[in-house]
Amino acid sequence: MKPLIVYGVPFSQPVRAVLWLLLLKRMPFELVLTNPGSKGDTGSRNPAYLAKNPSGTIPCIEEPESGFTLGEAHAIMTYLARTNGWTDVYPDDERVRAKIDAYLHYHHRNIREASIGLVAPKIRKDLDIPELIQMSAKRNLTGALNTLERSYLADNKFLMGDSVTLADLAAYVEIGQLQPQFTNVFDLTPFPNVVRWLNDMTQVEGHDDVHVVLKELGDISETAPEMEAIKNANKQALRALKVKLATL
Ligand SMILES: N[C@@H](CCC(=O)N[C@@H](CS)C(=O)NCC(=O)O)C(=O)O
Repeated sequence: MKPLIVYGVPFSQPVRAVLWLLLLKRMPFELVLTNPGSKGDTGSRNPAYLAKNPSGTIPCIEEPESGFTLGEAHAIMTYLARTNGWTDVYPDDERVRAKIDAYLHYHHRNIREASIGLVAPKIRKDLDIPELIQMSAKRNLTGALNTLERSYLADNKFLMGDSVTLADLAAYVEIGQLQPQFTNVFDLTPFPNVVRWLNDMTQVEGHDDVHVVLKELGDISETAPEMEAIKNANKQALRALKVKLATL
């Protein structure tokens, strides 16, 4: 059976969430490098790609046998969990599932703002994100981190309780990237429960494999990296993923 195809680059946060889930569940996949925002042959705004994912964003998956395609990281993750019976990360208790879904919806205009306000302005200079949008994103992120700190993680080891779910993977790829060992662009020390949770998440199978790209890129707090450095980090990460996939 041919492996599932994932379109994207390891630097993309939502792509990392999907790849992490696949590694955690030891499901083989092929990562087809797809450049976000590009109209070129391997770009996410190319007509051939838009036919697979009309929103023109990465990630997108394709099932090689049926040709079924699906975009949106959270839709992909819940689809894979449902169809493969991964009830450890997406329990089949409808109420627990609904709580996970609620976090996944909440995530988009809140925790996801980490990328819009702090990382994209350094990495995607072509987007020329206005200062006002960056400020508003940082404000939303701070509010959301407070919500995690005082509510989700106040009494729980992970967002939904004692074990890792899809919500944790989705949240970590955004918040985790900010840590000193990665981009180092935001001080997380005012959120001790979040910091404790981040440390626990580093122990989850697949963490190191999907974060090679950030290790490669290193601290970007002072100097924004050149496009060449980002491309190289993605390539290194792809190589590391191939080595990992050979062990599955
Ligand atoms: N809501 C989407 C967001 C995906 C997204 O924003 N992907 C970015 C890369 S991190 C992208 O493809 N940007 C290219 C573009 O918008 O043209 C998801 O969770 O999958």
